Amino acid sequence: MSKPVAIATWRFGLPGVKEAGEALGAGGSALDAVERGIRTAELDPEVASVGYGGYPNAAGVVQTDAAIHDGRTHGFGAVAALEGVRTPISVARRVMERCPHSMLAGAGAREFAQAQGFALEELLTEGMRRNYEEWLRNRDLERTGGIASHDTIGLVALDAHGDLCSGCSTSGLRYKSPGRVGDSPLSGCGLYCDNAVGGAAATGNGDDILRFAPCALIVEFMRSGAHTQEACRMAVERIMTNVSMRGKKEADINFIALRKDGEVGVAATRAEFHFAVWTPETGAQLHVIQRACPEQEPESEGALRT
Ligand code: SD4
Repeated sequence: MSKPVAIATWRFGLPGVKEAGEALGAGGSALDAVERGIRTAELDPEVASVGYGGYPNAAGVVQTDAAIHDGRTHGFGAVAALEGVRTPISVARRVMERCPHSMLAGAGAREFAQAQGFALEELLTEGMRRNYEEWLRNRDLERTGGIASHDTIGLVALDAHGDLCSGCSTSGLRYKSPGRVGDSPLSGCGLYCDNAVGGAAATGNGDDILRFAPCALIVEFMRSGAHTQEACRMAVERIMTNVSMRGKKEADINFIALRKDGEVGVAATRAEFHFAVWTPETGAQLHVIQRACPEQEPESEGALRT
């Protein structure tokens, strides 16, 4: 028997890990816990970057990416540029369980979702429509926050049977090009999971993240003996070294990870990165980590603090 644990990205991951924790505490599987936790963020219209109420693309359409990685079987399901479904993570799970393929995109993903009984709805809320129209009038990325406004819920869980699962869901970069797909639905990039070792998930600028398959790297670093924290930091460094080489000094790259023994790790290029952890002893708690990237701030070493 293992001690169950769940970890999620951002402040809005707190209700997600709480929900996941309830599933885990009742003896549920990591797979169910990840789906339940992520749905909490997807269904919350106040979470402006995931599922219902998420940011639209440059054409005013909410297109979502989501994926789930089942450590038990190395099963994987994903949807990309999916329109009109409030809970993309559940469609991703259906892809994993009921589709001969691993990923469906665009109209095909929507048709699959509809055939599986998911309701098709407008995901753009009135508030988001007003923001989008203002952006259209100004077309000034700096003034409106531009593509810097984005966040993904990534959630990794370990259940009492010792099984692991990783998942993530996002509406991607705000006002992105129609059809743009980020790291979140790509195995190894936005998430990865291997029952023998652990799982990881990413959030940040997917156009940088997906070039490095960092979540697979994190799991492989852990397989080679690295602690979760160290594995996450090494993945940030691997990307930043290369991003810097391209003349770009800054990047937005943040990881969470969970090892098979329950150890959690986090590393971020942000000055402060919030994440949430649930354990049976502590319940759901919010934590913050400081920037772990020497290229961006030499003095600070990544350190967990609550
Ligand atoms: C993407 N990685 O689509 C996502 C967005 C995100 O924090 O996580 N933002 O690029």
